[in-house]
Amino acid sequence: MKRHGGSENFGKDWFWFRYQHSWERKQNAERDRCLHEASDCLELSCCEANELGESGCLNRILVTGAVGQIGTELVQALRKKYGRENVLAAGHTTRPTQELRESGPFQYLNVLDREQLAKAVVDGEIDTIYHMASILSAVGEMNPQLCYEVNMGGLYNVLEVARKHKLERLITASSIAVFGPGIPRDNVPNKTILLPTTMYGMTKVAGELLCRYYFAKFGVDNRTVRLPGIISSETMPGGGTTDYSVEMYYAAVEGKDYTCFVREDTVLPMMYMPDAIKALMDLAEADGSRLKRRVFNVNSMSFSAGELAQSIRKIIPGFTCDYKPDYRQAIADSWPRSLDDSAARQEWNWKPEYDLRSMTQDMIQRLRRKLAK
Ligand code: AKB
Repeated sequence: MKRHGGSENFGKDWFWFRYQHSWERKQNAERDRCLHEASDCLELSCCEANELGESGCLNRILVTGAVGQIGTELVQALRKKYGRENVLAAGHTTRPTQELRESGPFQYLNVLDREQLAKAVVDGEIDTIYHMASILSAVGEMNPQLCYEVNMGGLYNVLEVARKHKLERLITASSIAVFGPGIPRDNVPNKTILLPTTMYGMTKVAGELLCRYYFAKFGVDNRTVRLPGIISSETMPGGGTTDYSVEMYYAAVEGKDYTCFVREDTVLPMMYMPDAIKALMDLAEADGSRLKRRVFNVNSMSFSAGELAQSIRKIIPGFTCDYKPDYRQAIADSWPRSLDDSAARQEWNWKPEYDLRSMTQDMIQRLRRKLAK
């Protein structure tokens, strides 16, 4: 499906008629329902039995933050599925690797520049955005102003572009950082009090609400996963509280000791990258008529920093780790230990594949190959 014109003129008018018609229908249906449920237009029930319905075509994809930890691997997975030329990778400050550049189109793009973003969407005939550009929690606490600007400004621009250009779908990454202290930390439900204490967490809560508003008000079909700490071997995470988990593997494979910046007994929810990619892509393609909400907890595994070191030692027995908590300890202590992700399991069949043992085996194998090069 060509979205913004394209070379073939045949059927163009018919296409636009049909497209406009279905768009108006979507908006009217949503508006009617909101009027009907005027007392609580933004509540989740507003999206229940979502007759906005069937998944459209996700054919031309833009990934923001494509040079980041998740973006790098997401782009490759999307290219494998939808074709190299159909996935435009966009990064801002970090140089893309040769592999990323050679695997398909790449563009330098600042998500804070809405015109540039809109142009990329129109020129690339984009129908779907995976918005991964974000400042993470630890850097966010060092520079809260930058965190606010990038996370709120970037998301607002993406939502506006999605609205104006009537995109088929928008996928965004939220975080366990939306939760704050004062709630039970185990098996935290999808819907609960969200009172984070970090700027990063606040931008993610506000972002979730903004996304919900754009869905209810304008019919922008956006879907969000609350990701835990992500562990991966390809690209280092940049400035998160959960980064110690990745750093620990690198140190162990390089034969170094590691000083962990959270206490040994700190337990956080984590996920291996292949499961995170699966979550994002599965939610993008999920049947809209089954979704009762826009934002989903996804849970995979939880372990303490000490248990992670222990699992590494089963393969690299000489690995040593000591613990010197810094300002990131308070952030970690404000987050859940595990999440209730039953909504994701019921509404789009979410099911992770990796546990700590299988992740450690795979990580060490991959890092050994990578670092030997
Ligand atoms: C971070 O540590 O900031 C991220 C996150 C959990 O969102 N990895």
